[in-house]
Amino acid sequence: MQKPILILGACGQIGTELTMELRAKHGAETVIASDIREGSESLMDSGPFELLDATNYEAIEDVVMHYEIDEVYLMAAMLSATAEKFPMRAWNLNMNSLFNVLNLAKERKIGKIFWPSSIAVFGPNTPTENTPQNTIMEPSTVYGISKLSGERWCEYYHEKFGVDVRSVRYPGLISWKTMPGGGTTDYAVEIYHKALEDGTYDCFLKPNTRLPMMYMDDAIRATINLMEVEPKKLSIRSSYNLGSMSFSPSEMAESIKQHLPNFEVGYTPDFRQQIADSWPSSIDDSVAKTDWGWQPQFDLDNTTKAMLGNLGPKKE
Ligand code: AKB
Repeated sequence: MQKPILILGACGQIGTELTMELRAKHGAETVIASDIREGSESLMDSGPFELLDATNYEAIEDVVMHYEIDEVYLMAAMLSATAEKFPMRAWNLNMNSLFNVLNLAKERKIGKIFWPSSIAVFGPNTPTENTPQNTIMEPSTVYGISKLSGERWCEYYHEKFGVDVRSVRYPGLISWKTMPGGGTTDYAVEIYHKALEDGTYDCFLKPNTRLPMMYMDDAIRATINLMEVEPKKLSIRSSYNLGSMSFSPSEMAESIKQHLPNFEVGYTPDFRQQIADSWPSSIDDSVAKTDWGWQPQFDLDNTTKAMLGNLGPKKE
């Protein structure tokens, strides 16, 4: 029997779909959604919800005790583009929320943690193609610095205090249910909305900027699979590289044009170009494949079909 789960940051892009999937799997009452604000109607109506600030230790502890929570998924974070504008707010949110859950686990008030890291842990000196699990990591963004620090703390809490914390380095995530907010890879979601609404899109990255990306169904499957694996199979307690597909804005535009031939894309790179240029183009996720059997299912064409099919006009 699954013990109660708490999702912090349940109303965001990943949190919304993760909550719905875990509720479908374990029953609505087992999965407590929480966020600093209310989310979509379908999320709010589908099971228990608590208004909760992930930086407030006592408030999280109260909810953990009340529901006898065993697993926490910490999905609250400030992403790369917004974090460049508010460095201290990003550092405080991204680090304090992590310490809160790590300390709850250290005190044995919760049993298991999922915490997302990102391809942003890599930097301009990292090999960009097929970036290995262990390599040069010198992130040049506020967000990347917070994620790399977080990874080191996760491994430290595991080694020193036996905390069962698990993590993946998400690439850019593409989904249709909830918009992303404040990331450098957000163009890969906006482009589908604009293609359908206006037939044109002005991209904030250059046409040939290749980045690792993933369809949300794969990301949710990876997250839940990792949390279900026997602890002894996990050789990485910082964060696993997680790969699926890599493409550039112009390749994505071509994939959309297969379905919407009149779609037009312009390019006006802004400050996010520099962030994207510091990240890998593709990821070597062989350690995740060996340790816990990770296998992606969606490529760019499947993703485009799924996005346009779900966002587009519904056929009778
Ligand atoms: C971002 O663009 O900041 C995120 C990420 C890659 O972690 N989507």
